[in-house]
Amino acid sequence: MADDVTDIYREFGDSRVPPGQRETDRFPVLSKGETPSWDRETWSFDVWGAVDTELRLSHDEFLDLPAATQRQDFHCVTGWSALDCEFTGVPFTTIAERAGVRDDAVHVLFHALDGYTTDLPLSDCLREEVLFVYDRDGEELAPEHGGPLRVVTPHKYAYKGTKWVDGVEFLTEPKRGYWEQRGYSASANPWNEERYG
Ligand SMILES: Nc1nc2c(c(=O)[nH]1)N[C@H]1C(S)=C(S)[C@@H](COP(=O)(O)O)O[C@H]1N2
Ligand SMILES: [Mo]
Repeated sequence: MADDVTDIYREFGDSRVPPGQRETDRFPVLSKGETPSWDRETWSFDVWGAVDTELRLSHDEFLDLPAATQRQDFHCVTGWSALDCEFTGVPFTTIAERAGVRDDAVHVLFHALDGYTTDLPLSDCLREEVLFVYDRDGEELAPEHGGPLRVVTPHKYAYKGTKWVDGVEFLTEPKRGYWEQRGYSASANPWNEERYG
């Protein structure tokens, strides 16, 4: 059974579909380039930076972590929102606990196979609905949507959700990600229409 977290919007605004967004039945693909290839044997998920214990997990080890399934909404900064997506994956908080986040960590940079990065304050990551997802609507996450592993951030525009994620860096000061360096908002709250930085 999926945990329904589609009511998180109440924390930020009055409408489930944020202002300036249009609901879509499809799930469009938005990537800065080609879908990167990966190899199950050599792929690893790495955690480093301001942590007590750096982590390196193989694909099998990652799939062995306790998983959560949630029903979430997905808001792309270009104006579409896909409602009621069912995602299965590992909560960010589980990874943070295993690594032991140091007191001086304030910010997080996600790394990906295509060279994409995105940043968020640590407090925006330590929420139950921030997941490392490998399964959508009961099926293995499609490569173009970020398989084998992607981040979802239903409280933020979806560019904060790194597809093909393979690394998490805990930072002692903020650093800008790929789109954040190119004019998109660092905070990206859809209910305040924080689209541009
Ligand atoms: N690694 C990586 N992650 C990414 C992107 C990307 O180009 N590369 N695009 C972002 C943007 S702008 C959006 S809207 C969502 C789109 O996810 P989707 O293609 O599954 O709809 O992924 C985000 N994550
Ligand atoms: Mo986007």
